[in-house]
Amino acid sequence: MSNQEILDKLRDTIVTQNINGCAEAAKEALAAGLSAVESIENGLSVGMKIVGDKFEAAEIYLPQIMMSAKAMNAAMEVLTPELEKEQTGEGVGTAITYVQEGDIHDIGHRLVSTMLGANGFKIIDLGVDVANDKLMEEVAKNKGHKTILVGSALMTTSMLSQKDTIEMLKEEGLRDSVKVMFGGAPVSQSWIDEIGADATAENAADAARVALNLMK
Ligand code: HCB
Repeated sequence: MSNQEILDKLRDTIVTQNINGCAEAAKEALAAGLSAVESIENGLSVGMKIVGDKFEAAEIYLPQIMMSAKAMNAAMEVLTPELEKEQTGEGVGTAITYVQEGDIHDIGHRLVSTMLGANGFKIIDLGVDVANDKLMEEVAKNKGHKTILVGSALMTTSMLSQKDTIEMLKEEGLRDSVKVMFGGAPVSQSWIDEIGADATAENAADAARVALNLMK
């Protein structure tokens, strides 16, 4: 099977909610020499995008999305140890990673956290549905250290509270002590410019590159 066929298989097992098949396809990808990052970005994530589009078009419903998410998780169990092995840097700074309040979408967040960890960041993972107060507390604790706030939002509603995050950082006198990178499907560069964050990134590999640059 060619590499493209394996990537297509990863995509299709997500779309058809084939949990065991997805984990198997991840093993096949690694055995064929595909990297974990490539398998995620060019296989699994393509499938999740199709699932999202089908949901929007009312062709599928929540239970199917949940099964696709389970398939993604099954493949990630196979791929995560490889991502960690691909570790490159060390001691570049601390990344406080989280999903914005009201939002429980954590697949992308976990991928980004893993990639940053693999690139030498110390990870403080606050998980999902994180209130801005909690973020302020964590940033204050890390004041004086090289720190980046890495927030995900998958819904337009939760994305709006990223603006409050920036405002609160300013009010608390913490804005200059932390870099801020926001991401997730609805987040655009124009949103980042509008709210005064530092950067966004397309995917987990890009997030690691951008975060490393911001730490320089
Ligand atoms: Co969910 N959902 N969902 N969902 N969901 C979305 C996000 C919609 C866009 C689907 C749609 O309508 N087209 C939509 C949001 C619409 C909107 O606001 N514009 C939506 C909705 C509406 C909902 C519910 C409200 C549905 C309901 O209950 N009626 C509900 C919300 C629950 C809540 O959060 N309060 C809900 C629930 C679910 C689940 C539970 C079924 C499941 C989540 C499972 C989980 O995460 N554990 C789910 C899923 C899977 C999705 C879709 C299909 C896929 C998201 C995903 O995992 N993508 C999504 C459709 C879509 O996004 N197109 C749909 C794959 C990952 C790898 O990509 O974009 O998350 P990613 O992350 C990338 C990238 O953005 C970047 O790197 C990552 C890795 O490449 N990145 C960063 C991410 N964070 C970053 C941070 C940085 O600093 C930098 C880069």
